[in-house]
Amino acid sequence: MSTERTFSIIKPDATRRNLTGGVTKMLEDAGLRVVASKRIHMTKEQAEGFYAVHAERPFFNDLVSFMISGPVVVQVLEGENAMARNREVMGATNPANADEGTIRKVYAESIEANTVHGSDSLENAAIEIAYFFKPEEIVG
Ligand code: IDP
Ligand code: MG
Repeated sequence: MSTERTFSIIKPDATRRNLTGGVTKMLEDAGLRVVASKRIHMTKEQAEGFYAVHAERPFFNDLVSFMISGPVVVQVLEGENAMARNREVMGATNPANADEGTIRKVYAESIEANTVHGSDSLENAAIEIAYFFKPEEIVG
């Protein structure tokens, strides 16, 4: 077991429905601690850069449009095995396949508007955290 940090985004479908608190409560109940948080409205360039790994996927343009359709809340989460723990509480990408009690099962609207982002590796977590936060903005 080790204390890790991972990166999370509460997506526009959730901020639009006033679910910042509801989602954050599920993260906290899963044992994750919010050690940095800010509400931002991403630019197109920011969203394209963040999702560059998906640039060749057919849904890329729609995904970028969705991610800039409203405010998001970017967060750094800390805890034991935080990366895997967060992926667990998020649930499957497609809410139709998400387990009971997961954030996406409870809140997601569709495979695209699926309420949360979470880093998929510790390496990507470090890259994604640095994309949105300065070290002094993270207070553990
Ligand atoms: P993840 O968020 O569960 O890690 P990824 O495969 O990394 O899933 O996809 C990134 C995001 O792209 C998803 O969270 C979702 O918003 C969107 N997405 C993934 N697959 C599809 C799809 O088939 N159609 C539309 N949007 C998708
Ligand atoms: Mg992913």
